[in-house]
Amino acid sequence: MIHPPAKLVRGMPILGPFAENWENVEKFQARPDDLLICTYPKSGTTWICEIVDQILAVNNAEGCKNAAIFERVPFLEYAVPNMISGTAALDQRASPRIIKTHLPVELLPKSFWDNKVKIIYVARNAKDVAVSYYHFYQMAIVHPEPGTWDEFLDSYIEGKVCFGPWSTHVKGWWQMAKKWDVLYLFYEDMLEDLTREIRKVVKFMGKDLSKELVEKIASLTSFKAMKENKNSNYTTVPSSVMDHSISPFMRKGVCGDWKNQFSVAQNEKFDKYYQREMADCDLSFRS
Ligand code: PPS
Repeated sequence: MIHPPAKLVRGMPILGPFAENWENVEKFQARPDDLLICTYPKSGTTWICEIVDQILAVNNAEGCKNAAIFERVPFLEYAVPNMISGTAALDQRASPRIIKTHLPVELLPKSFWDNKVKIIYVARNAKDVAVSYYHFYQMAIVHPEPGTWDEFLDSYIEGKVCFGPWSTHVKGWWQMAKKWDVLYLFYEDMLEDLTREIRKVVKFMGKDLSKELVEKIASLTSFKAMKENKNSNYTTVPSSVMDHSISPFMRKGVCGDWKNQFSVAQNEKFDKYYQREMADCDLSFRS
């Protein structure tokens, strides 16, 4: 299935094959001891999943190196032909489960709210997300056709890429964090001081880990360590889903790569859009 078109689910563009499983996403049964990891795509999802799983694994004999990250932390809305869907994988999984989603606040299944599930949100600056997403659209070929970079950037600005507008996503979850049990983290803060951010996650999860263990987790979840680990770098995914010869999943892992991709005109256009979109919000990003 190469670059199937996106479909709309309650007004939000989503990968075509994912839309086919939407009924199961809507009726998904969350459990009170689930931990939900929520992000806009390309914002550090895999990184935070690995960190949370490492924290849980302290008391878990299975360890983290025995299975790929997408098996340890199933992706709720994932659905691709001939592969187990996220909802089916999660139904089979013992508690406590860690669940990944890219859904905006409005589309999160009701049972997460009913069961008062704790949520970790990670946000990343809009320009680096756009660049990372463009490369990902090309290699993860179950995404729609990305077009040229200029065309992709226009779609991103217009909120036509999968999972809709970046701004609605980060703002929606930011407002939710003011009234729900949401730990709101930033990718750039994780790059700046990973042990500090891991300590926030440990505390949020109600755990108590030694300084040495936190440092060990930081070392196991560095960009280099994760890029080299087949269980976190997505190289075990069939090439019919992700083609790493087009772009690796673990690509650069830095802040500011947008400067290598945006033209001056694109940057000016983007800044205007950004100011318009974010004027009503007290969120601030470093890019
Ligand atoms: S996805 O497909 O939406 O789940 O992708 P996601 O995991 O959110 O984002 C992938 C980007 O995160 C970078 N990444 C990291 N950066 C720094 N340190 C670590 N440990 C790390 N792990 C993943 C990854 O390289 C992608 O960013 P880009 O800019 O493309 O390199």
